[in-house]
Amino acid sequence: MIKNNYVKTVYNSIEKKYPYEKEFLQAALEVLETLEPVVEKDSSIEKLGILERIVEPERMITFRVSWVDDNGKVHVNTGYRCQFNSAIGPYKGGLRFHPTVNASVIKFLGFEQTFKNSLTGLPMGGGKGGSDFDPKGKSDMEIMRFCQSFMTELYRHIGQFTDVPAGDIGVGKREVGYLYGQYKRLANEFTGVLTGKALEFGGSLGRTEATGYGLCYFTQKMLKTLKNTSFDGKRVIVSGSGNVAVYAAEKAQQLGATVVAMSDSSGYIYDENGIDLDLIKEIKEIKRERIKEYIEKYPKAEYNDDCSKIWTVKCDIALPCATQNELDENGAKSLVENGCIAVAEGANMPSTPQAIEVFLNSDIAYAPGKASNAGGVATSGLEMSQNSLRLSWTFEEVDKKLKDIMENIFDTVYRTSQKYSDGKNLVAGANIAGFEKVCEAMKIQGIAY
Ligand code: NDP
Ligand code: 2IT
Repeated sequence: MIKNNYVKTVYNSIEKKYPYEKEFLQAALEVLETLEPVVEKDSSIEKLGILERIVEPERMITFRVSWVDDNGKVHVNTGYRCQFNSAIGPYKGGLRFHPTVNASVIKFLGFEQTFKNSLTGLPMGGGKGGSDFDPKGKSDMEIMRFCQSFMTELYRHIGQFTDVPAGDIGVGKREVGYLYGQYKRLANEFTGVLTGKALEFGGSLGRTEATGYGLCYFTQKMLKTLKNTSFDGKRVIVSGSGNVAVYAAEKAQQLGATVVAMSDSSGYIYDENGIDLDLIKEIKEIKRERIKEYIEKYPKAEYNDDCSKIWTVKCDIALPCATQNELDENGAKSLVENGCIAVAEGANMPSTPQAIEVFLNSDIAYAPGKASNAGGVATSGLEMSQNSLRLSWTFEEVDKKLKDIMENIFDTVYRTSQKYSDGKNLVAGANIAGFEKVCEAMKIQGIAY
């Protein structure tokens, strides 16, 4: 519930203007609610219209993407790039290819990205893009033709100093390769215009692992500070089995935990003895198959065909790493009842508002995605630095910088939550700390757009 009149007016105006953008409204409401104490302390925020400006993207680009399948049939999808906020740096954020993508999803992701990127301490504004194209079941050549068509429009809007896209759901190294090839051909330049590139043409060591590893570095610091414990000996569940989930599970295992459950959009697997991650990588990364295949090699493991039930598995630590609103109130209550001590988000906005309420009213240490999953984009920032310097750092150098950045984000978020609330509400801490830098930069740069 918003109490402050200014904040209420801003929220009501976007609710009226964009009634169908439910994901965007959800993300905006969560941030606006937590900014009330900041707005009350600093009257210039209202006078300068900072909140009105921060909830409206600087630019929203929508375009047609036509492509030809292997049978010669033409298909049409919609492409998006939301350039949300460039107060602290060029727009930066991933591209998502998934049938559920629409303007609301891309806007919520671009909005969240603005605060996340600010928290990394690196000079990156917020952006996001993608398409409702479904990569599942498509051949490599179909993926290539789609990426080329997508980039044929996108290339005029991006650039190493303007907007630097990367991967997200459905966009990994393969897609970034095809997108980069087409950009280079059209722009006739070899610059760091995309991140998440393969090592052969300017990618950074450690970027593939960064979001998942970073999530665990953040969680490790949170566990130590708030619970005086560690991953060692803990039971962990990780939703999803894509880029973020796999490397979150890998780092949790390296830190001594047993990962007992993972999922995809069809269902989840439970393996009491600890999940064999090499097999998951083979099924999901190489063969691009369903996670259900796992039980063919491990018949004692269990498969359940409702992925949302993964939260009923007893665990100490839960890492939601699949997609938005995958963890609802019932899921949150199951985690609390089963004695879970920490929830840290690898995905963007995986917990519904009702689930967050359950966590904040419990003893669970809860890390919001825009803080805990910032390691991916932070390492993208490190990839941009290496591209500009025309050199490559070692895996160890990148990993050390990532760990420092994630611990620094935890400290900033925790300190800010202590200043504005009871020190437990890391949602408020992340939103306020992310906002403060963007707000100051917007004030300094004047009002031109
Ligand atoms: P991937 O495409 O590699 O993997 C996505 C995983 O989530 C798959 O296991 C997929 O299952 C599952 N999934 C996707 N949509 C749904 C759905 N509607 N219901 C249930 N499961 C679903 O994506 P990433 O790992 O890169 O991204 C996962 C999350 O992390 C997203 O929220 C993304 O925004 C966020 N993120 C990603 C970063 C990155 O660097 N990649 C950085 C920060 C956040 P299936 O195989 O069945 O489709
Ligand atoms: O949500 C995210 O932070 C990402 N998908 C990564 C973005 C990036 O630019 O690396």
